[in-house]
Amino acid sequence: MRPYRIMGVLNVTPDSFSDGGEWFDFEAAVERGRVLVAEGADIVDVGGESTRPRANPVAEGEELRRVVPAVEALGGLGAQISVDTMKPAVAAAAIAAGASYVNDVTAFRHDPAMAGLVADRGCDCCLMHMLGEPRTMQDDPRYDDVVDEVKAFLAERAAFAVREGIAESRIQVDPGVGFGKTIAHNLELLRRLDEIVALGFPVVVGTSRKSFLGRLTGREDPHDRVAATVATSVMALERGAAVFRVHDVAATADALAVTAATLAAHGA
Ligand code: HH2
Repeated sequence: MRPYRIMGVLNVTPDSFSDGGEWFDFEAAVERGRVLVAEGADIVDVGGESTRPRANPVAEGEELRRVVPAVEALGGLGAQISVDTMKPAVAAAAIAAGASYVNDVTAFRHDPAMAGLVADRGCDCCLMHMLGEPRTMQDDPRYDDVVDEVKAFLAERAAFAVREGIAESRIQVDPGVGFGKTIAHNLELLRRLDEIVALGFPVVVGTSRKSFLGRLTGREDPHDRVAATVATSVMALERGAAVFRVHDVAATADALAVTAATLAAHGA
């Protein structure tokens, strides 16, 4: 088995930063999910609320309408289905429809009841670091040492999850690239990702098409940031990341296959 997993992004939203509106229609979303799995996604992460900077919150009923039918339709593809939500009611409905992974970008801070739900249903979960909340997170984020602070936050959230009854083997952590971070913060987190890996939980990395890659390459259109994304994924695998949350699964799968083979050949 591969020493890593690829999580394909499926945003069923009108306003996500890179693919908003592309998969908003139910049929388009299901077809996109099929393509992600065919290209090599082990997990499909279904989201109904954009977390891009200054995004507007989505009402629970609307998020349920976006997410649940897609989750239901994607069951049986052979991939694990994840739900990208901070709302326990949306997570519960998605789990009932076949999801077995909860990706909560607030790491259970938006609603601590999410932890009890994950524990009760025996799901996997991703605890992500974010400074502040999506509306304001990019307004002058500051850290003394971004890696130390993100690491301490993730350790605290993981301890909370365990206290709430979630098995350690179900917990994954994510430094939250782009969530309340400058370009320098994102690069420091990638460069020192091994320090986050040292926490002992599988590390999820989500750099895909993000704006810091656009700033570094001059690529305005997020669809043109595939090569930049792949570069970060290769670096992250070398530093021990376990899960890669990406929009462009085929390119990522090829690059990681070669990276993993090379690391194995050197006994890494
Ligand atoms: N990034 C986004 C959303 N969810 N979850 C995790 N665990 N890690 C991430 O880095 C992450 C995430 C933002 O990307 P995207 O879903 O493409 O955009 P939007 O939030 O605008 O829908």
